[in-house]
Amino acid sequence: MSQRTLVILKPDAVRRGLVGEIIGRIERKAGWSVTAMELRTLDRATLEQHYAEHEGRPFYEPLMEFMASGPSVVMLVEGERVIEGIRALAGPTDPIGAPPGSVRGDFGTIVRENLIHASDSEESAERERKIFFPSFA
Ligand code: IDP
Ligand code: MG
Repeated sequence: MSQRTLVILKPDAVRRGLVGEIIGRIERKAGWSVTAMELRTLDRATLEQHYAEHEGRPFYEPLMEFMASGPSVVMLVEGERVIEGIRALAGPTDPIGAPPGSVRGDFGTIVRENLIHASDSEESAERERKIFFPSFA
């Protein structure tokens, strides 16, 4: 089942020079491909839409500040079961508990700065695609 998902390499990944490493992992999965990609500093309005579900949580404001703190790489990735697959490749939200071999498990230590966002369902993927790449219908 081919799918499309929205991936963000967060400002920490860009600052630390891990973009190539993470994209390399995505590209090496058989049949997956990056179909749109841009280096972009995310503004408040875009982040409010993207993280609407977390508004009001204690981590929301620091998250918004972090996500706007420098450029991110935003991408669309397509391929077989790519929604579930990139969530697995990323690892769970807390990098300390994330398994070695996952992006967060290999490179992260603090929950907020966990390197990568990936859509968690087909609905989210389509909602997020419209926010970041409205012209890629
Ligand atoms: P996800 O990115 O694994 O889907 P979500 O629960 O959707 O995780 O949270 C969105 C983002 O908010 C996380 O990736 C992380 O950057 C940040 N975040 C989530 N929970 C916490 C927390 O408890 N403390 C600090 N930051 C958090
Ligand atoms: Mg999430």
